[in-house]
Amino acid sequence: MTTFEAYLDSHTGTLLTEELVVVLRNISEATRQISDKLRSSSLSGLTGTTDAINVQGETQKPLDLVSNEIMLEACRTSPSVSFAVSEELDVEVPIHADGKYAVIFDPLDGSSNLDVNVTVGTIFSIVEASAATHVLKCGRKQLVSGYAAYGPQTHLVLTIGKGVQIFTLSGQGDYLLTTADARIASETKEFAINAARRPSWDEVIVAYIDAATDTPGYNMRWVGSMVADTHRIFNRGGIFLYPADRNKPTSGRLRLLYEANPIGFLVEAAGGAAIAGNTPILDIEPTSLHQRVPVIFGSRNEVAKISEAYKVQSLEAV
Ligand code: P6P
Repeated sequence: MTTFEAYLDSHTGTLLTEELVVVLRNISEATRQISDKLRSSSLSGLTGTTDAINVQGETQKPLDLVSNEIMLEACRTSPSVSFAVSEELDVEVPIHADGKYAVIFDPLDGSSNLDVNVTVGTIFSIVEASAATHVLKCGRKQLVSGYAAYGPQTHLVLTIGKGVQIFTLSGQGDYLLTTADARIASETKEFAINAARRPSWDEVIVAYIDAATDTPGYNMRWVGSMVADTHRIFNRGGIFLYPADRNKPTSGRLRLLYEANPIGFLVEAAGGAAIAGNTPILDIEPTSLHQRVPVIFGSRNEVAKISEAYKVQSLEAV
């Protein structure tokens, strides 16, 4: 089976520079270390919460901090990394003055699920950035994006701009290619949404969810861990919705730079669609490191139903 390293080597000099290959090797090693930390966290006391609150206003868990440090170390050991941007840190971290790539990451997404042993993940995105002002780039300008899903298996899902590859971590610590050129099914009857937030939905989302629940065959799944829900969609199709508040059409819970953009880049590379209301997520010009956006992505034909409904809504509003 093709190893992660062999896959990178086969694209060095074409889709990947040698420097980017070093960054990706170090990120993959970081995910191996995070996976190890998670597997035995109840034995090592890395459970519960700390007294710290991050820039998101969330109480940090010990593994949030450990995972963040492991990802920062991966950046430090990569000479071409200029800045690191983390969900856990207020501002970008200068890494190497002559670096040319910014690594943007959520070190442990879904960590509120850790103590109940549910799949969580590391999400990452790489853009060209030789200055801090270059970090805020729209999602279409990502060079690479990916995530590690720490579940019954540890999977590394990666796009280098062409196709999506899924690697499985072996017992010997090798990432082996188990799905080449993953595609997201264009049709689905499975939606993922936090139904408890129905009062905040706008009429497009209410109408879509009501139609789905009234149609025989539709089902709902909601893990509460974006990487887990995303991974299910990559494997059997589906649509994920974390929509805006009805009174604030550009609001959202999920962050653009290290959740919506990297996932959106992967989803489009696998033939799916990713929108924030009636705008493709990857077209949004970022204005701040931690800005939040509405997120709807997955099976292309199902996402199209919603983007069409928003188009009709905006025409009727004229
Ligand atoms: P809710 C986890 O905190 C996260 O950022 C995503 O991983 C997940 O999809 C979402 O929030 C869960 O949100 O409203 O269900 O707690």
